Amino acid sequence: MGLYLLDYGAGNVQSLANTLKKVGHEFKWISSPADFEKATSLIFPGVGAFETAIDGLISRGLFEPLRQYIASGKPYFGICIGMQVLFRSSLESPSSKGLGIIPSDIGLFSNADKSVPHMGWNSVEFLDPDERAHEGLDPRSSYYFVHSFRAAYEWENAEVAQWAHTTTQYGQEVFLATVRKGNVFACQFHPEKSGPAGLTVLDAWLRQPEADRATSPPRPRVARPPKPKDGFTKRIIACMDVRSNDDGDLVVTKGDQYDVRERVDSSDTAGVEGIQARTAGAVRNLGKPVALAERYYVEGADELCLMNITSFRHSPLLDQPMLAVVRAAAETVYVPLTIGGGIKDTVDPDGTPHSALEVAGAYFRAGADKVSIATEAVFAVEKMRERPSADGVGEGDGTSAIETIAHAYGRQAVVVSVDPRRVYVAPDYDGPYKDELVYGKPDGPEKERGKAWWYQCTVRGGREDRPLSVVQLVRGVEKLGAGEILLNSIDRDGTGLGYDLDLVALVRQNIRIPVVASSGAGKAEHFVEVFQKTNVEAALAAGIFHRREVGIDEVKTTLLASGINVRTL
Ligand code: 1PR
Repeated sequence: MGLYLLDYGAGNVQSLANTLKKVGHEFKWISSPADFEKATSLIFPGVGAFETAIDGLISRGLFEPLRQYIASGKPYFGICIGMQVLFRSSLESPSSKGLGIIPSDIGLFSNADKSVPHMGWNSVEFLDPDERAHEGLDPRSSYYFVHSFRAAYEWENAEVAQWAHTTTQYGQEVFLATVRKGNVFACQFHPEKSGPAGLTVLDAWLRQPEADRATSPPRPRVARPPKPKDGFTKRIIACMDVRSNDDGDLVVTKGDQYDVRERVDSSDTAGVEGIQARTAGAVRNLGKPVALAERYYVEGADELCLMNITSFRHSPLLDQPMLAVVRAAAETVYVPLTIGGGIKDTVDPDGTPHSALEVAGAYFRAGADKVSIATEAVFAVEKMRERPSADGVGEGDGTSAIETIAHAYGRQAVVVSVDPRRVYVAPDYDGPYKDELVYGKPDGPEKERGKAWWYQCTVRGGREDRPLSVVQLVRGVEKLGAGEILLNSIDRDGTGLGYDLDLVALVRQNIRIPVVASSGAGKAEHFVEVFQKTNVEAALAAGIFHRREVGIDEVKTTLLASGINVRTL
């Protein structure tokens, strides 16, 4: 008897388990259809793609028992796909049938006026003014959403409107953020990833007596047109580059233009030998990854990135030190975690092969919400360009890491991390990529005046240049199924000079998926500048946060003072 969690074998369900432990609730996993009989409350943390969820439920014999469980009137809490599965179908996979409990269908966000997926923190609007019906939600809080498909708020359709509990606006669209009727409560956002506000929602539901959970408070339903309220916020992300130092300890390090070793005193270095000596310094150590991740969570980071910049070639997949880091970080961090580095086909030292999909799956099960792919993304786009297409971008063949992971877990789980470098040319340059040239402004930095440049892709942490421009790369990966771009700049990394606004604007203009600006933040005003001058969804920094030069709270206060909406604690 008691609380059960339903896992159909995909995505990050560990985070919900960690969250429930944190708020002090015991639970068991549904491991067979018979467990539905024992469950007196059920949470379904659906993560990933609609088709994968439905197929996973059917293949485990859980689909019909789930329908019967809900029909029996016992309390049900659905999260994300756990909410969408209540509907008849989803445009994400029209051939997969949902439970059909809510007589409507899940549609796709339009990207005409905004980036899709809807990825980030947004507010909810209450349809019922009675606070007792709020289920632990707070109109002043922000909650973490990550989805391309949504249930539109059909307020004129009485049968659907009676399910509507709260709505959220993204761009011009208003969709159902939560539904509530009888024994069912479900939310489109991820409470387990929504920091303290999300923990409150889970806790409030679980603290109700089971009988109350099974009946929504009696009240007149007010189906009314939505009030315009765009609560979408810009995200601030802290990034940790993790590698083993020369003693074999895992540390957070930070490079200057990707060089992570200490500079050796120039007095005993000179000429060519000087360069060799400089790179021979110790790996910079800025702290322990799990402790730093926890610090950034507490300080209000909206999301965290952990980049594995050592390949750990000698570890079998399941012994990867980064998996242990992710597992431990996910126990104390209740905002989204992105893991990058080494997401590719690998072979264990004993010869056991693992596909990139399996590698990603191991990270998701450990508690990661997104994986970030850099080197393999460049190779995938080079390969797709060998298969010409009318849009000039090329065609994928379904085998790349981006395609396979996006198919199984949804595109919102796949980030492509880009490591471009400027290639300076004369302003009258007439060679390859001339249509993508950026020109130095007369009032810009002296080194850029009168010059032009394009942005070249690199692989293996900037160590190898490739014959591919950043525009070709981002357009290619968007078509392959990436859900977000993490845009670094080797020229700006660690310099504190501010984001490369030309690069950020160029990428933002060429794609419709969210873009995270990265590299070069030196002060809070740089965040204001990147949000005001480009239309990116998020900005990331590393060095200034690690060295405590600028706090996340200072960044957010400065943004709010400039009229830029951010999540506050
Ligand atoms: O190629 O798929 O295995 O992924 C490797 C990942 O590791 C890539 O995302 C790549 O960016 C990253 N990486 C590899 N080598 C380095 C290095 O520094 N030597 N780090 C590296 C990239 C850039 C950002 C940094 C921002 C902000 N570091 O991670 O956080 O530039 O820094 P700042 O605010 O201090 O300026 P694969």
